[in-house]
Amino acid sequence: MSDQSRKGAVDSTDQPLTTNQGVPLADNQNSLKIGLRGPTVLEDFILREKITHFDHERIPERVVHARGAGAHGWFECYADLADLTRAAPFQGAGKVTPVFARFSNVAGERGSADTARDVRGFAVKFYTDEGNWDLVGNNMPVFFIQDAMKFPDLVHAVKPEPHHAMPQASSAHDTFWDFVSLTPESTHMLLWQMSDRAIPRSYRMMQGFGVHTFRLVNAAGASVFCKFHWNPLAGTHALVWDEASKLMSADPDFHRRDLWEAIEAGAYPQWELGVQVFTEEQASQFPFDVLDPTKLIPEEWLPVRVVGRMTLNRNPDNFFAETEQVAFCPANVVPGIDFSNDPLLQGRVHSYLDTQLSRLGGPNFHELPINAPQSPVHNNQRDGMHRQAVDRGRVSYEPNSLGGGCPFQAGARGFQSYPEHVNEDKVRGKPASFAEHYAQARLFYESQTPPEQAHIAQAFRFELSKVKTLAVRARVVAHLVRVAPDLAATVAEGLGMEVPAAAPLGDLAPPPPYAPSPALSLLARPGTTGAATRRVAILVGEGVDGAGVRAVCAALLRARAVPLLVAARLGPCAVAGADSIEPDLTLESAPSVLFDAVIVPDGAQRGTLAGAGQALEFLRQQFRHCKPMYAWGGGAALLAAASLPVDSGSARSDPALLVAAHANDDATLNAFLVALAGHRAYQRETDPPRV
Ligand code: HDE
Repeated sequence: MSDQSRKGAVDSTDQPLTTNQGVPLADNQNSLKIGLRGPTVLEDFILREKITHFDHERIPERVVHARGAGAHGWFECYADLADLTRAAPFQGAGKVTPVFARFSNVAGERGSADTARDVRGFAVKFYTDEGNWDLVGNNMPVFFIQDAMKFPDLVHAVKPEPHHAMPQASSAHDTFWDFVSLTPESTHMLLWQMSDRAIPRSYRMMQGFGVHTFRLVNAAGASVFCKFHWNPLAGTHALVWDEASKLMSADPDFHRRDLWEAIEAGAYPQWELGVQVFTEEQASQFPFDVLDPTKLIPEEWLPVRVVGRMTLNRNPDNFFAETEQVAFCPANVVPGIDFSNDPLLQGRVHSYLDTQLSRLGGPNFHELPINAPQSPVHNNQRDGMHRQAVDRGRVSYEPNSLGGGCPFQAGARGFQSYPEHVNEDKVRGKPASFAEHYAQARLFYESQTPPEQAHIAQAFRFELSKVKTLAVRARVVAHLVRVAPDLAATVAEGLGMEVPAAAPLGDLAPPPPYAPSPALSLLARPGTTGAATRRVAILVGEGVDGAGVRAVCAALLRARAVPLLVAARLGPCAVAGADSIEPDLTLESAPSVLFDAVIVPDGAQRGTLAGAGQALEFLRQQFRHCKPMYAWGGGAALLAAASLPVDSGSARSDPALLVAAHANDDATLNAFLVALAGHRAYQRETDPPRV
């Protein structure tokens, strides 16, 4: 497989410094002056070249999805799909296609924090044998609006308010909720955005969706509709909101670092690609329009067929050259993939190339190594800013005879738009089939487990309590009355307001009830990688059971988890039953939110840890954030000192709060590993929290 990003790679090992003109430099430290204390001369081309380049180092950030992280990898097809599509990545079991994926936040600026409550972008560029195919999706399968015409309004509403540029990376402000409260079609997406999907534990632990209905087209020209799904093998797991907000200061790069470290450690993130394939006839049977991007097709109605797997196995060599300059575009399709008439998708087909022309400074950004296809490019497009290709000959038009007719049209081998029959009037408007907005919002809510439902209510309460305009709050809750009266009542109660009348339906009949779809719960997808890559803090200090710590670390490593020794101070620590141990991190620099679980060894109840407020705070936060906790011997006393219910009946009914008499209690340690794989003990939650 060719190596996309290493095209154009520069290695300066053993090389002298030069200017951009290749002139070797004798002194890169001092400017040229008239006397050592005199003025700098205009002639100093070395200084001017260096400063001028620096002055132009920044490019505009993406107007949305500015903050993100990417990685290289490959896609492997499980089975030949030639009956459905002629798209190159699906031609034969075992077919491998290189990919570059970028995950992103939507609202925040390039330097904002990773764990803001937000939709996440999930964009994959397939470098196929027949050109680049970009599947530019999100981690939620629906969207806020039904027509591209409304996108600038949506984005203006959610971005920082223009008069004072606040708040950063947050939808919790008046303009966003004003817009969505006046846009009932947003209601379904709002339920997703207020759910735990908006605060993923890791990019590696979130689903991706193409959102729109697409077309697959086979070699005979027959077409079916298709929805794309990415399912992470690590399962779908989320943060809790209090943790997510604390993480914004503890590590603003939390998701970026997580992706980077997993790949560096060889724990390559993987997702399976699935398709929901359906005919126009089937589409006409659904009680919603498949061209409406605020609707999903429940998996219980139409199963997701798994067709391949993506593995991300290599971090970029250079963030700017690759992750920043990569340009995804829904218009980048290959023979075998085509668009549907979803009016949101139709607008996207225009927007991406257009915005990239200004973001990347001209029409030749497809030549950048990260964007260049791996299949050959031959056409008569010429010139423009920063052109790299040196096109030879005098022919740059078609048809021609002087160039032997080349490059020639590929005919049946080339991309051909699916010849859908359309016989309609040209009109501005929206079909009646797009008019119903609450049934799927209710479906989503009713398909969540009780803790997930509670988190949705808390998120609405949090966001709306930041909205100052009471009428806006009331309009949002009026939509929630249509979705689920109990949700509306809980939110209204938190906001100290009466439950308003349900939002008006106009001439529409009340929405049809749907049976819940358990597949819509995050908890339905625990994944297959168990405790692997989970970060476990082991609190250590003078006199802890060192032999026990070693044994527990070994068990965690066998489960491919990541044990980290956290102490009050760095430097060797004298321990019982072993030589001294070397802590990895301190309580000061590595607070609780950076870990998935905590272990408290025997001996931790004495000495520095017992007197450290940070240690007690660490344990309380681990408890509050529902994380697995394991103590042995006297370590349990430190949990008790943190006022955790370690001796009470509730501890015994909490499968993630585990206490053993000694370190070699394998059954309790195994129960801890099971809890670690299970991620969170939400049954511990109360509203308001106990600690
Ligand atoms: Fe985007 N979107 N979008 N979007 N989008 C961009 O393109 C746009 C939408 C998505 O990692 C922009 O190069 C319009 C849905 C991702 O580089 C821009 C509409 C979905 C990324 C743009 C939508 C997405 C973008 C900004 C409504 C999920 C980041 C920078 C008609 C299916 C890709 C850029 C990356 C980026 C336009 C709605 C996903 C402005 C007009 C729906 C993952 O062109």
